[in-house]
Amino acid sequence: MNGKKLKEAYAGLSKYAEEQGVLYTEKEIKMHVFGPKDLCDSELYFRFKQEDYTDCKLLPDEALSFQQRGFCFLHDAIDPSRVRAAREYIDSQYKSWLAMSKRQDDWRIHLLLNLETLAEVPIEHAPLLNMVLNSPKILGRLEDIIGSKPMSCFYNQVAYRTPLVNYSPSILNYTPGAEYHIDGQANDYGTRFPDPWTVLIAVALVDIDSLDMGNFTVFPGTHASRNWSSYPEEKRLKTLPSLGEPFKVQLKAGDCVFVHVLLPHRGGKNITTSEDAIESGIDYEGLLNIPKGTREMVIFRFRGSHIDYNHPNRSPSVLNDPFFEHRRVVSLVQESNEALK
Ligand SMILES: O=C(O)CCC(=O)C(=O)O
Ligand SMILES: [Fe+2]
Repeated sequence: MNGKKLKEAYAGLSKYAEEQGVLYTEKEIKMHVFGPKDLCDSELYFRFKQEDYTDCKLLPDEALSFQQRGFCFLHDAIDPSRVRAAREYIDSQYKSWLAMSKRQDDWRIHLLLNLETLAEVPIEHAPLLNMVLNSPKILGRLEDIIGSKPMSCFYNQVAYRTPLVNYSPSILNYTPGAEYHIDGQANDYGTRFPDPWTVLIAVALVDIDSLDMGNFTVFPGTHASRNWSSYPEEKRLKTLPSLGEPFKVQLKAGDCVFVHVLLPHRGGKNITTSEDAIESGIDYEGLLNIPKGTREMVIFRFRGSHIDYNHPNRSPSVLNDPFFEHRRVVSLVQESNEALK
């Protein structure tokens, strides 16, 4: 895409977001990257949309973890060939994205992507969405966590983190408890909070099983341990409270973590080296552009079909009750407690 075309594409995105009634900042628009369009390979997803899907439910311990800690893990969620196809796709786009985007390795994709029309409408970055749409384990749990079939993605993200080089030790020493965010916007553009989606899924494309690879980092339980209504103001004024010890998420390639919309989190610092990455067995064969040692993740943000995200009551409802959109998770926990009695 040349400069003029790119400018037009960004303007198109801004207009589309505005039409949908969504505050989307200029910085977010600039983080967006474009790619070739293709139909999703999503036969499984079309069946899932039509049927009662009972094969892959959210398990009781997963429901409990999501309720109490604000996240739950799913191991071996995605077929290795799908993970490989996603990495190859990203590798093939890598250089053009570097040229296109303001951020080196954090690229937004799929702004307000409608999942209802996937059968007919080719989309950008299809190999990335194909990972989750072809995972029965993810689809089943997604439905239980959202409480309805997923209807759209608010935005997705290729969340790569290239290893830091020549860093000074002081940048690694950031206060454990006070540096975090909850997804959304609180800035000069305005407030978008809580963000208009119901569950985030972060997928690992490579093993991220050490603690220094830029791990996705969360503060367990803090989605519900305080009322976050004043978060935007506290963020603007830089008066956010310390949340104590964070938890660095460790995943194997093809694993994922489901995360509550109000869970405070941050990215970690990737100080692994290309030697560490090769030694740990990450396969780079045939991948020409992705720097070795990069933390390779894709993050999805799903919306449910039964929720009106533009309704004025949506934000206060979620802020007053973090489980307002997770009734099914709450009942699954209750059912398993009853069964144990
Ligand atoms: O990449 C990560 O680990 C976190 C990214 C994140 O929190 C975000 O982009 O909102
Ligand atoms: Fe975030």
